[in-house]
Amino acid sequence: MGHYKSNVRDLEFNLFEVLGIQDRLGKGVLAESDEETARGVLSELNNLATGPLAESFEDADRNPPVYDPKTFSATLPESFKKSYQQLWDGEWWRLGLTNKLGGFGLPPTVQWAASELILGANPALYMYMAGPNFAMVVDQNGTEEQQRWAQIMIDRAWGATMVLTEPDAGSDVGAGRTKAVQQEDGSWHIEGVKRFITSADQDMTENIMHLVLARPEGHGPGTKGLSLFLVPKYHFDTNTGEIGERNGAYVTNVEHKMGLKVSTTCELTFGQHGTPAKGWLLGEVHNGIAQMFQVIEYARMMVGTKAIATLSTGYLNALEFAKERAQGPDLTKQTDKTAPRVTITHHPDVRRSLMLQKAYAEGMRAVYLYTASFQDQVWTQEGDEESIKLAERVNDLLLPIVKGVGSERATEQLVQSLQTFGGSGFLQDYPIEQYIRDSKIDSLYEGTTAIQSMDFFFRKIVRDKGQALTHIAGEISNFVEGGASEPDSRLKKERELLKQALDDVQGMLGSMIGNLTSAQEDVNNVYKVGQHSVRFLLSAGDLIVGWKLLQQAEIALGKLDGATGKDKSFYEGKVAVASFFAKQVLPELTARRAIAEAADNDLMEVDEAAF
Ligand code: ST9
Ligand code: FAD
Repeated sequence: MGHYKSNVRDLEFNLFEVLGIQDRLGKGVLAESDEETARGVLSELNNLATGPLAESFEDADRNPPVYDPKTFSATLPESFKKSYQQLWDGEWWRLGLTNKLGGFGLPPTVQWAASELILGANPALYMYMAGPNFAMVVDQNGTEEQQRWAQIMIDRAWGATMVLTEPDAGSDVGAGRTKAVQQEDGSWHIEGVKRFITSADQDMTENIMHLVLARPEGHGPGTKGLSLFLVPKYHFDTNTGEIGERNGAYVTNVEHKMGLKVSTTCELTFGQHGTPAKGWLLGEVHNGIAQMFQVIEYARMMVGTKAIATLSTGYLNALEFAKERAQGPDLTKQTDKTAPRVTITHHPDVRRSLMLQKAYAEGMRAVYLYTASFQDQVWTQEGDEESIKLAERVNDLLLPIVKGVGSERATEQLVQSLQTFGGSGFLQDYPIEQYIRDSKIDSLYEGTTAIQSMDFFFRKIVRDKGQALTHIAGEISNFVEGGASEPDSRLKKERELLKQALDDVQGMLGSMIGNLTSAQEDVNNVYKVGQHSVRFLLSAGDLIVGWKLLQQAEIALGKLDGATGKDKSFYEGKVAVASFFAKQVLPELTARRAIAEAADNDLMEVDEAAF
């Protein structure tokens, strides 16, 4: 058995029993798919993920890529290349494509559910497969000529990268200094050094298309002065795609990292090794940051899903271990030295920890698939203009939760998965230590958690004038009130706890908005927002996780009658985890609200020397 433990049952529960996506299939752009197709995709990909894809996970960590400075190239381990080839040959790269570009005609909910399987088994494989998806962005924004390049990128299985970061421009992308100089033939010469670029070299594809942010000479400062250029590793015949001369974009270093080692993280140098790095302006318009955000939005969803996928397999590995590991007597018999040893699942603290791992793994899965359900509407363009616009807004609002909360909770709970193993978890005999190393990056790249929290507050709530948030808050209130007609319902207490949690998150938001407003008189008050923005993001995440788990519990309760065997246990688990989370996590929000409401600026006045 490989390391990867998937949870197809829960994916299917979300898709078909909670979100009811089968009703969406078979129409419009989804005309070619039905429930059977969607289930078939998950089942087939699950076999691939738990088998051949997971197979190289460990070897590729222990034998990471080798960089050769003489040829500016990276060589990947053979085991990994074999897994990649199998993924490619299965044509899974079609999954996220539009019908026009040869997609399977499945909606984002199914695409992301299927993606979880790859991301949990061997996440770097997924990232190396960026070519077709990035080609879609080229197709959507490119000139007619560039749309042909997009097709070439897909047909010839090229790799692709997103190139923003520089040594002095990480979170602050607008500080980038890489410049672009226009040439007489309409192309541009790119000059500068980018760092930390994922997949910027590998030996699996004949070419790599770099999507590069650079500042055209004379353009203004900040992100708005950046434009997006297509910079291929090799020049190519734009009719046939045939590879030509080497372009002057060279990988000048590959980093040594804590985890995710097989994913190359490269320094990428443009135009400094005797060959100009030629680029072409995407769509012949200077709108780089907005174009790049189309890639970033996809990548943020991907990073959140990756973190959640890893937490899920971490939890399931820990659970399997805990069911077998016998240690100590039952707590009720602790004074009886002859009492039989029990498996550690009998110990209250192990149960607490396992249930919390389950809550975040399944709760965050519910959140990312709920988010994807709004992407479904944007994908199908079902409904009127107003409802499509709302779907876009709600998706935007939820992305920092999927990415920011998903990655933070995965990091925190994977440490608990390791704890469940005791000392064995620290060994490389089990995958958890690699999971922790491989997934820590998720709270860093694609915008750190602090950046996600500011995006959430300033852009997705304040700038949106609370429209998306009001929609979500309304849905939660409806759920809470839905219990009023059944006063003896099994989830009565939990609904009350959810109501309090909603009130607490709204209270936190109210105090932050108050501080923002008062910053008009005293600008320092905005620091009070900055001090609490991550706390607020995590709290909003807990609220939504709590809500989604309870919604699932309600559905499960309706199905328990008559359920037997594995189904019965599955539904009972749904009720148990929702109730646990409501009772043991949601009440913490009241204390967090009090902290946010008592915000002052003492922290900001502490002299740096006193830290
Ligand atoms: C990175 C890559 O870290 C890591 C992994 C790469 C993996 C690649 C592979 C991907 C997978 C693909 C695989 C597919 C396979 C499929 C297989 C299927 C089986 N939303 O607020 P302002 C825009 S890359 C939308 O003033 P500042 C907007 O245009 C590096 N747009 O920002 C806005 O204008 P306006 C990642 C947004 O103060 C403009 O920006 N690096 C959003 O100038 C300016 O906005 C980062 O993420 C948004 N949320 O700059 C950087 N926000 O306002 C993190 C902004 O007029 N830093 N825009 O609409 C930030 O995000 C900063 O907040 C900042 C600030 C740079 C935006
Ligand atoms: P900094 O921006 O210096 O941040 C340092 C700390 O300060 C963080 O804790 C941050 O939260 C905090 N901070 C910074 N600014 C603020 C602020 N305004 N408010 C509050 N806190 C703040 N980039 C690409 O372009 N393409 C890639 O493919 C890519 N892949 C990557 C792969 C790996 C393995 C790594 C490590 C990075 C990758 N990156 C990539 C870069 C990544 O996106 C950046 O590392 C990330 O955006 C953070 O930038 P930084 O490392 O410069 O940290």
